[in-house]
Amino acid sequence: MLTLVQQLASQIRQQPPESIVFFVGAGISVAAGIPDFRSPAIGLYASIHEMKRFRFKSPTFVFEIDEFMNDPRPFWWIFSRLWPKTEWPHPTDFHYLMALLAEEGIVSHVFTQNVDNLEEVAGIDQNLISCAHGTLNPCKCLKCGHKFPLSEALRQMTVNFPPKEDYEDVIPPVCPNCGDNHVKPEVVFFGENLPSETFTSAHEYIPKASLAIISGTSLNVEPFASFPKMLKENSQIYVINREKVKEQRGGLIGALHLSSGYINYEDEKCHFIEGDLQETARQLIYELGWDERYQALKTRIESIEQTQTDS
Ligand code: CNA
Repeated sequence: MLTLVQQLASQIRQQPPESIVFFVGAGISVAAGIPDFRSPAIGLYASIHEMKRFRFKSPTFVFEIDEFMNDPRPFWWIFSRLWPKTEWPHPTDFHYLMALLAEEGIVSHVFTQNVDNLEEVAGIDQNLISCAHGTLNPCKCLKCGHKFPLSEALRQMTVNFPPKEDYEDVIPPVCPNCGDNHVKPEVVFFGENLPSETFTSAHEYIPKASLAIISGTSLNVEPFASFPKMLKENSQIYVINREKVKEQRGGLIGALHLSSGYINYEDEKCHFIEGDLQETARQLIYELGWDERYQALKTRIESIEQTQTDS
């Protein structure tokens, strides 16, 4: 009897070109040292709730555009906790798994909610990636429109490291062009639209995919959370996560309270690989017989990263 990981490896081996889509989120980058939103204790929402005066606010408020225009300090305060580093984080084994599959020519598209760009750093062609919520680099001044690299904002942010206890002590970066402090990375805040290319790619690739892998996401943020609904009827879905997401529940209570669930885990085409997604990625690489390719890719990417750090 095959394990679910062996079953997925077998499905992967049978895939025709450009037939796999990924839907991924913050969970795939936790091992890179970037906390996700909703994991208890380490998640950003837990950090926000530690601050007494934020306790009664929705934890998403730091990513709401109106709140940011009112006061950019809560965003940069949480950013200093999300990104407390001077160097860019490194891809995880899950990123490398996606890159190895992409090298095979069987990935049609990677839809990511992450803003860390680690998919591209891992070697995936940027044409295969949709960063649905934008990326941290570059930053943009909301007053004069000037764009500048995140490294400049990080340089200014060093006064806020190690992270301040109170958000009021944070000094937000200012625009190098006009000096205004309403500068933000080009990530999509609540209240802003997703990049139009993401929708174009969603319509182009999702309905054609025969295998979808959903991982490291709670699928709570719309419209991304509804993208897998565009899969065709008979595509296989593998959810690789700590908990099931978008579970379809029957009955009146389900219909009333959990109507957003659309994955029927009882269905033979939907599979749930529970547990640490990095561990699953390593098992998959092993089952596919790609241990050497993985090592070679990792060494190549690490040396590229080293050259960029040195220059
Ligand atoms: P989320 O709501 O925090 O969900 C993360 C999911 O991953 C949860 O279901 C976790 O249980 C699961 N998870 C975390 N670690 C593991 C693990 N090791 N093994 C298995 N499962 C794990 O994050 P979403 O991405 O769903 O939320 C959407 C937001 C988060 C997007 O707007 C992102 O931009 C935003 N975000 C991005 C980053 C980043 O770029 N790295 C970091 C933090 C937040």
